[in-house]
Amino acid sequence: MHSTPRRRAIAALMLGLAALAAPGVGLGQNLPPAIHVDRHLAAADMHMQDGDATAALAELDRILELQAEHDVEIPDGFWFRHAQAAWAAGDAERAESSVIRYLELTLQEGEHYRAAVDLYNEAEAARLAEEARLAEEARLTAEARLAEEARQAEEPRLAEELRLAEEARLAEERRQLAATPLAERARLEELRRPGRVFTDCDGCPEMVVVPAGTFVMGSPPTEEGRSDHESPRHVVTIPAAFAVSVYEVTYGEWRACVHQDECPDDVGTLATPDRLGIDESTFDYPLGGITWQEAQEYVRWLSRHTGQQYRLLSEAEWEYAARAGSRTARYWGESASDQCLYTNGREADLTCSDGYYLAAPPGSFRPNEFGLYDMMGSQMEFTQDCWNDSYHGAPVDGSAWESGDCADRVARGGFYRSAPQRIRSAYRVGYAADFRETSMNAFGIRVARTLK
Ligand SMILES: [Ca+2]
Ligand SMILES: [Ca+2]
Repeated sequence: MHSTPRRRAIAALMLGLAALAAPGVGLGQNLPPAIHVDRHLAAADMHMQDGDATAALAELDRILELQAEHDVEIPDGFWFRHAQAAWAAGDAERAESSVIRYLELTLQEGEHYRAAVDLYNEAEAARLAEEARLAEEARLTAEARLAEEARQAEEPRLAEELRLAEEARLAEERRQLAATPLAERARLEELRRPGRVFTDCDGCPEMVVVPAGTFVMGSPPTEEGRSDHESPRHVVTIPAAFAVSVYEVTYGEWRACVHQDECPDDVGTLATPDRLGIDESTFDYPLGGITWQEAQEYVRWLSRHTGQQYRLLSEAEWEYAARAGSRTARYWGESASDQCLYTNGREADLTCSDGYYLAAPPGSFRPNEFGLYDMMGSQMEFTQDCWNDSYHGAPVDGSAWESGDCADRVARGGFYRSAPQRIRSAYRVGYAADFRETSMNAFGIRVARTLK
C-alpha cells in the first residue's frame, strides 16, 4: 500500500495520542518520580475505597517499578498497604511476603505493628491451608490415576474370565438339559422361567424368578466411595435360576410366622404403623430391627410352612440380583443423582427428595431389571455369608461363604438412613449375627427360594 500525505497525517496524529495516553510519559514526563509515587498511592487508596483491591495492588506495584527505575524512596507504611491490598485481592502469598517486609523495616516501631502481626498470621494460615489443599489435590489426582491404571490392568483378565465362565455355564446347562427327561424338562423350564412371579402361600412373600448367569462381583478400583472389602473383583457363576422376594419381607409377612409362635413378637420399635401413618391392619411396610438369627428362624418357618427350600440369599446371589446385569455402581447408573427414583435413602447428601424420612411402603420406587424393588436402600438386607475382609478365597459358584468370621454376617444394600456411598451394588458390611439395631430398626430380610 502506498503512503499518501493523508495517511501520513493520520499516523502522526495516532502516535501523538498514544504518547499522551502512556502513563508516566508525555505531559508529566519531566516531573520528579516521587510525584508519580504520590499519584499511584492516591490511586491505590481510591481503588481500595471502591473495593477494587486488584487495581489498588497494580498501582502499588507501579511504585515498585518506579523504585527500580529511578531509585525513589518507598514511602512509610508502603509495605503494609501493599500487604493489605494483596490480602484483599486474594493473594495470600504476596500479602505474607509484603507484611514481612513491613515488619523487617519497622520492627515493633511501625504505626501498623499490631495490624501487621495479625495480617501476617492470617496470611500465613491461608498460605498453609492452600499448600495443604494443593498437596491433597495432588494426592487425590495421583490416587485416581493409580486406580484407573489398576482398573484398566484388570479389565482384560475379567472380560476373558467372564467369557469363559459364561461358556462353561451354558455348556453345563445344555448337558443337564440333555440328561433330563422331556416332561421334566418342560416342568423345570416353566419353574425357572425368568420373571415368573409367584407366591407359595397366603401371606408368603411374593417371589420372582431370577435367571442363571455370570457376573463380575466387587467394585472397580475407581468406584467412588468404595472400600478394599469389595475387592478383588472376581467372576461368579450363578448356575441355576432361583427365586428372590420381589420386596423386602414386610411386617405383615413376619406376623404370619409370629402367629404360629415361630418368630419373636418384639422386633421393630421405630417404624411402627402409627408413626408411619400406615393402616395397621395391612402391616405393609418393610420389617426392620431383626437379627440375622431371627432371619434364619423366619426362612426355616417359611420352608416348613410351604414345603419349599427358602433361605437367605448368598452374598454373591445378592449382588448378582442387585446388579441385574448392570456393571455400574448402582443398578440405575454410576451416580447417586437418580437415587430418589429408585429407593428410600438418606437425603442429606443428595440433591433429590425421596419423600420418606422413615420406612416407605414396598413398591414405592422403581424396580431393577430383574423386577426387584429396594435391593438398595430402604432396609439393609442380611445375607447368608460369614464376614470376610476381602474376596480372597471367596466361592465363585454363587454359594454362601460359610467360613471366615461367622459370628458376623454380611449385610447389603444400605438402608433408609444410609449415605449414598453405602447405597451401591458392591457395598458390604459385617454385623454380629445376634445384633439388633433398635434406634432405627435398620436390618430387614429378603428371601430366596431354590427352584427344584
Ligand atoms: Ca428417605
Ligand atoms: Ca434394601
